[in-house]
Amino acid sequence: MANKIWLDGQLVDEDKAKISVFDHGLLYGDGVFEGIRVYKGKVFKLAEHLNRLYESAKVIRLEISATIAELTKATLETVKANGIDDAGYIRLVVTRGIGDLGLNPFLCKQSTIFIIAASIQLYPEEFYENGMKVISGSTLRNHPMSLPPQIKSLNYLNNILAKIEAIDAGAGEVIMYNHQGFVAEASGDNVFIVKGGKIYTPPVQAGSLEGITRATVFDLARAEGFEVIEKNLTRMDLYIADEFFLTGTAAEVIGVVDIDSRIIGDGTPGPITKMLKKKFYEYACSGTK
Ligand code: PXG
Repeated sequence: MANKIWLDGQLVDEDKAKISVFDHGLLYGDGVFEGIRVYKGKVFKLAEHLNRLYESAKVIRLEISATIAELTKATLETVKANGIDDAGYIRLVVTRGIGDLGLNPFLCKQSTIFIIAASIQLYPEEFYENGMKVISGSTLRNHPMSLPPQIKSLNYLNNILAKIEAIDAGAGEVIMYNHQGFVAEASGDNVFIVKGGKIYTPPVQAGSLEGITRATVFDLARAEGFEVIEKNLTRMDLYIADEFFLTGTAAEVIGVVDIDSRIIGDGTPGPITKMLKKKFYEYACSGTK
C-alpha cells in the first residue's frame, strides 16, 4: 500500500504527492522542517517540535498557512493513516511556497506544507553497544549572524559538507566547530561530554540547534542528580573527556569512543552515557509526551 502523505490539507497517495518546480523550498532551500519520532503509538514531544517550527518560521519571516492546532491534528492523522505505531519517523516540512524565479519570498502567495510518516532507519545496535567514531570537521558551522543554526531550515548544505568529510574519513559523525573554534554541534545531533562526574554541553549560542532530545537529556540527567552545565567546549575538551555522547531525534543518545584517533575513556560507551540512553528510551516509551 502506498504511503499516505499529508499535503496542503489532504491525505494523498505517495505517487500523487508532488511539489511545483517553482516552489522556493526547492529553488532556494527556503523553508523550515521538523523530524519527529513515534514511540509506542505516541508522537514524541509534538508540541515542542511544533513550537520550534513556528519559531524558525518567525525568524525567516515565513507565515505558515495553518495553525499549531491544525498541524497537530494533521500530524496525528497522518501517523494514523499510515498505521505507524512504533519506530516511526515524521518529517514535517513547510516551504515558502510557489513563487517566481527571483529571491523575493513575499511573492510566494502561500506556504506549502507536507507531512510524511514512515519508519525510522535506526543505527545498527552495535553502534550503541560499541560506540561511534567521529572526526572534527574542517567545515565551520554557519556564523550565527549569517544563518542562525537555531533555525531548522531546509538549507542543510553547511551540515552536508561536514557530513561528507565524515563519510570520506569512514567516521559515523562529524563534529562542527564555530568561527571562534568552540564546539557547535554534530551534523545532525547535539554534543555532550562527561568530565569529573559532571555533564557539559555547548550553549546553543555557540551555534547549534536547540535540540529536543538535548532538552530531554537535561531533564533526565538532573532527575538522576547530575549537574548539567552549558559551557563553551574546545576540541581539547572533547579529546580528554571521560565520556562523550551525541543526542538527536534519529540517534537518541549514542556514545562516542573515538575522536580524531583519541580514544575516549576505555574505548566503550561510558556508564553515564549508557544510563541516559536507557532512561531516554524508557521515558520516550512511557507515553509521557
Ligand atoms: N542539530 C542538528 C543540526 C540537527 O539536524 C539536532 C541537532 C538534534 O535535534 P533534536 O531536536 O532532533 O534532538 C538535529 C536534528 C536524520 C535526522 O534523519 C536528523 C535530525 C532529526 C531527525 C532526523 O538524520 N537532526
